[in-house]
Amino acid sequence: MVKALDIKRNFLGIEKQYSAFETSKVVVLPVPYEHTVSYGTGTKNGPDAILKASRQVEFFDEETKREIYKEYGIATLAPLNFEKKKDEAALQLIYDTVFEMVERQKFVVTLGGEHSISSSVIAAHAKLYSNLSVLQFDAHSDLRTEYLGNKYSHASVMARVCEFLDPRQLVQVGIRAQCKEEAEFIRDHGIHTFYAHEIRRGHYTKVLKYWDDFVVEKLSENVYITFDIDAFDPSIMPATGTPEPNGLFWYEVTQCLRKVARKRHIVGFDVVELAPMKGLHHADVTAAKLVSKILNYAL
Ligand SMILES: [Mn+2]
Repeated sequence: MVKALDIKRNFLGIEKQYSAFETSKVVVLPVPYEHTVSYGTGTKNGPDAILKASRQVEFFDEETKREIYKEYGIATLAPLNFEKKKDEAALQLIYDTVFEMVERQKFVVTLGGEHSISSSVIAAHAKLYSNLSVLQFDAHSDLRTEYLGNKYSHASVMARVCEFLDPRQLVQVGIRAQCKEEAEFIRDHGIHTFYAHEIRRGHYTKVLKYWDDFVVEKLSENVYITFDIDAFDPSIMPATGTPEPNGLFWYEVTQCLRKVARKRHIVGFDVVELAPMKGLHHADVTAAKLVSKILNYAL
């Protein structure tokens, strides 16, 4: 039997009736893995900060007018324990855990932790869902073959994903920092990258059509979302290891997510790279509310 965290520790602070593992459709998996971050640290504290802040998020969603935890049940699992596991061994543990949950028909929400964890989570979903595309919100394209000598670096996560997923199934949004080789990889392999500067200058805006409509068009029926919190502008999301100016804002992100959910089938998602800062609550709440919003749109 899989044990779920109780009301004092689980996502949203949900009573047992709606947060038991067996009866819940949604499973929140905290993955406090941090091994390769390259600048600011603290992503290992991300999952706990999101869970704590989630208790400030209302049960009722003001936009969809629902209380989804009552409709579906949301169970939160104990954080994965990596002890001495890193790189391949850590990624295997994540893969096995997520695969088991998806196989049991759960909708899995993974909380990072550094972005490298997402390759395992995406691999598990790709194994069980056909015709899967990946929608990546991120400041960085994360397509370096390796970074600082480690191919399992958070800066290489999407390069790992492209080893098992057709790169044309990858749609990136908010990108504004990359190296020359990454730009060439995108061009040569047909990745759909929506750069922040192009979104900003109205590059995609046509009559009655916005940039996010083009994002939706590039996605296949089943969509997995990997959300690196540094996709947000540092002014609303300073609590992350590698912030970049000219980021996305709350309304742009939620508008895009809403459209994706309406036109496609979201099969799971992760929110990664939150590195909580002492005394700075708004960043944690923003991440927690993002999780709640995506769930409301997706289910
Ligand atoms: Mn990333």
